[in-house]
Amino acid sequence: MSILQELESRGLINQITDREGLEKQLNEGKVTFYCGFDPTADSLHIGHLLVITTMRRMQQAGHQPIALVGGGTGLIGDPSGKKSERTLNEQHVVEQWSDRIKDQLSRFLDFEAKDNPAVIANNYDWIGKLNVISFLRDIGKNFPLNYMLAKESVESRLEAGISFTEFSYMILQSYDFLQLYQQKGCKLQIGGSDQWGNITAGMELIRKTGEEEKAFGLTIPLVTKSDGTKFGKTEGGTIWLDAEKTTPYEFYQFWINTDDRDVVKFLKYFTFLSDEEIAELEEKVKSEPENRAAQKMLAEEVTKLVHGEEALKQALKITEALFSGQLSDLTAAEIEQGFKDVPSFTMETKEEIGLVDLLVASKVSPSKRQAREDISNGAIYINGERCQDLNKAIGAEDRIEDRFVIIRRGKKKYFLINY
Ligand code: 545
Repeated sequence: MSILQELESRGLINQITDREGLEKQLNEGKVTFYCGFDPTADSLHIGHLLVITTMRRMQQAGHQPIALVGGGTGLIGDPSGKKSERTLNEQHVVEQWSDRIKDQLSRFLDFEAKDNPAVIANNYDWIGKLNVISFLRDIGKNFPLNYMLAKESVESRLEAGISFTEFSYMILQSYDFLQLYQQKGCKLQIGGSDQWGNITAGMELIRKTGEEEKAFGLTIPLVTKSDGTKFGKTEGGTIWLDAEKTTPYEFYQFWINTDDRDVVKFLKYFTFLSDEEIAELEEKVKSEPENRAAQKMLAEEVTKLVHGEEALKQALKITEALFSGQLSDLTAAEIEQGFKDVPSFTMETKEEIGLVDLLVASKVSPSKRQAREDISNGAIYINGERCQDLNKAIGAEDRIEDRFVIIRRGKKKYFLINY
């Protein structure tokens, strides 16, 4: 199967220019391709993951990826897919974010590959050097105003308003494509469907510059969910790729919660499992949906890809501990990950405190009377162990790594006591 056929079979192609021509190039040998990422935040999130796994797939098929960090374009702001003007970020902030995005991207690509090592580029290196005369004379001349006005990213903003700054963005992205084409022989740009207009503008610039071999563009689809809600957001907010912003455990939980109707599509999109392996899991979604084998595999594969083997192990350990209620083996770091969203209460001192008083103070139980009833009924668990002793005092020996006591009330209501 050719790489384009593979991408097609996984549902990864939204739009493509000259499919036959590109297929031919890709089959003849190594094609250098690129995708750009503007540092508009300090981390990538899972909305960016699909194009990253697509880059990885194409590298595995022998092609050479350039991950472009938009240190220059990030100072301007792409209007594509944006309903209103962006606020400009300060240059030192964009620089700092560029470094972080670069580090994140690097984890997904192979820089040691012999024939097709990944390359990182930053468009500040050439955009930062442009002066206004050459920008307007040499590049701007190739962009008819009506062509620019007809682009979706501009057209859709004419009413609400768009500054000359954002209006000009497509020229810069086009100039990047030309630069990479001329400097690195880059023939293909890929991106999400929101990037189609910018990608085709770049191809047009390359054509007008009189380059002999033509350039190609390919976009991947926007990830949608069958329940109509936005992919990548939960009540807790955005699912980031940075482990400090979204812990590997939370990340794992996000994927585990995938709807049966979406799970096969996501396995094709985000994992490197074979067609056969995915077909087997698809069978299981139908025959034994309660086991959630497909969701488990999806969560494991993607967590491993993004956070690594060790972080996956931890996520699985926390998941298992929370499921079984057996919490005593968890480390403080694992508790922090697993109980991030649980109500918590911070103790002022490390002095011993009676369990009844603690339950009331931390609002686990609404009153002393209720607290006593909860304890006698066997509804209260300390670090996973049921406690029915009304005179129990909570002290040093109950603290995990001297920092946490986990209280559970009933089947699964957890509370975290911090020291
Ligand atoms: C800049 C210069 C180029 C080529 C491309 C660009 C960036 C492009 C853009 N892309 C998006 C983006 O998001 C922020 C990422 C980091 C926080 O705005 N003009 O920079 C997204 N992109 C990946 C996919 C995308 C797109 O990075 O293309 O569709 C999301 O899936 O929105 O020469």
